Amino acid sequence: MDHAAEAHRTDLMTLTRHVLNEQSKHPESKGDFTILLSHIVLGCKFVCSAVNKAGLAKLIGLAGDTNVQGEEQKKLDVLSNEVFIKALTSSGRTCILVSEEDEEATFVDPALRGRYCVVFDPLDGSSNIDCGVSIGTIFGIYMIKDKNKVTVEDVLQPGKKMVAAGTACTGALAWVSTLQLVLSTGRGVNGFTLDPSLGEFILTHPNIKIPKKGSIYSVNEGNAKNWDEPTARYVERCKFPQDGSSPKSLRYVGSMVADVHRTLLYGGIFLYPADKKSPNGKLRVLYEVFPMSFLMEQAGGQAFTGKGRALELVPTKIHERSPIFLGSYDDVEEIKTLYAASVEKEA
Ligand code: AFP
Repeated sequence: MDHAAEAHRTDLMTLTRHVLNEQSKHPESKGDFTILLSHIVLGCKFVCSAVNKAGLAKLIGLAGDTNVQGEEQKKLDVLSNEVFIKALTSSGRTCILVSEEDEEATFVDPALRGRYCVVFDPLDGSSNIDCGVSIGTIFGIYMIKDKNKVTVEDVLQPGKKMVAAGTACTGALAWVSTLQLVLSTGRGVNGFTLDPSLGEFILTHPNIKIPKKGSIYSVNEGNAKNWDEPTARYVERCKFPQDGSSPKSLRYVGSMVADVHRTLLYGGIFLYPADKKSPNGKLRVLYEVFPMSFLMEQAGGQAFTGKGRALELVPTKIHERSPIFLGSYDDVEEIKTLYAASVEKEA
């Protein structure tokens, strides 16, 4: 018997244990982050389970716009948002919540307020639900100084000020649906997989490092006719490399959470550039661009907006958008060079 392997198999590093270990390195810490995270995890598990149930219900003909009582069923993204808002509010650790689903920020009742602001997209990739393709949750966390003086400015902060970011992404392994959670608290990136029999996230991808250069590019090429020159030239180079290397493969799910999860693990680049129709791109700064850029940088990659480092952006409104190029260090470096050259040409 391989005792070392056996010991490893029975010594499970759960997400909670991992976060408590991290917490013990900060003697001043009171465990608030661990409590907050357990409420975020509940929301992530809910989204995964609701999406799985919806898929099954559809297969056996139960789904529709109305439930058995004849009431209109809530859409999954609306339902997921409600679960997140209630879980985060009741945690007693949050003060402002910004969700993709809500036009305005939610200010938590003063009696329940804590020090954290959470920005999130509860169900990213919702257009992929009906065909069972990967979807998930994206979140970023800021900390405020004074919970008695909370304003929306507390979340209109550059991404580099986030204290943590993460994603939860659905998938399937050997016909069993899975949920993988990726988390960074600013000291590297770790990946956990939900063990459904235990109901616990177990550390399966410790200290994730993105390959320095990748062989995949991920972009909606249907927008190509509206791209600017640096983006168009970059994608051309992915297909016809100038250095004699092999062309990159194209992979595009259309759920950022899944496309970036793959990029983090396999390397390469994910792009949602500006184009003539959408000069600010499509993706939202606070709860898409920032958390993903935070994870990328923590894994050794880069995130660039076409103008500068993504995490330096200072959003002026909660649903602001930005172009984004993120992934392996060398791949992002290449697009940065193309943008720099186009600025020089214009000057
Ligand atoms: P949905 O949640 O409406 O499916 O949008 C997903 C998303 O915000 C992001 O997850 C994708 O990367 C991006 O939009 C896909 O956009 P395109 O359909 O324009 O490629």
